[in-house]
Amino acid sequence: MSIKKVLTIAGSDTSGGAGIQADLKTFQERGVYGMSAITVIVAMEPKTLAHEVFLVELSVIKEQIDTVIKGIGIDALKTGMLPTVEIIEYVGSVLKDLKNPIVIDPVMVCKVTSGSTENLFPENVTAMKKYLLPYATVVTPNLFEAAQLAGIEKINTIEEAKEAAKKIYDLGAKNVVIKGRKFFAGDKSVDILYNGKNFEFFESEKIDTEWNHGAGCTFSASVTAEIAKGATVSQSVATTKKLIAEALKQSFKLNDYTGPLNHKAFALK
Ligand code: PXL
Repeated sequence: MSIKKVLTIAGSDTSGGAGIQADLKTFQERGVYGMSAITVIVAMEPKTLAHEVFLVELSVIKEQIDTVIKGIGIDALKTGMLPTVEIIEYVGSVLKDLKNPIVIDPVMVCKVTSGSTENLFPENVTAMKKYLLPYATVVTPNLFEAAQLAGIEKINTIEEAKEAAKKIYDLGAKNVVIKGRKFFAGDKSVDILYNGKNFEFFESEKIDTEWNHGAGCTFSASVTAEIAKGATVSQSVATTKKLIAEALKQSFKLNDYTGPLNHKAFALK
């Protein structure tokens, strides 16, 4: 049988909800064949919950990427947590030569590992802008990441998000999806797509769950899978928006501090 092949270049989230684990689960549920290149391993100290981030050596990252891209071939690719400027620059050099659709999830904050919304790697923002965004078919920042990429302090409204999307588009990304999620006023969860000409708005009901770990990774993985199967960017975001809402409805608690959205919900529709 023929099946579309996708690669994620991202970090391993030991707790299983985000990172490579979210990506592979999502790829499976969306009917594409997932492969991975692991950039970093994230663990948590069980009692204090302090995050522990173990970098994978650049040479090992290169071997993994070569295994997949040179050895097998892909239909689409996504990136997730890229922990150092050196790794971002290397991944950028790989993207530069690719003809396939590229989804960049500009991961900057990891709530479960930092316990806050501080930027874990501020120097990486400049590197992402320079080395990754010019090759992005789609970039999928949340509001915090969008503000960082656009160089503005904070995004509070849809109007401000539109301004940020224009700035991020100017950095080279062909499509910018800003995940407003539940954070704008009003009773809908709203994500915004800008393709350099038009804005499109994708709405779902606001689902208020504490157990939303991995939502960002899962979102970008789903968009990657849909694009690999031949959907347009707009169709891919529309499908993903629906599926994320369902996955949030079916989210669950793992322990007192983390719970993922339910990737299984992605198989439903
Ligand atoms: O959700 C962002 C994220 C991305 N990648 C890895 C993570 C996390 C958050 O936990 O662990 C590996």
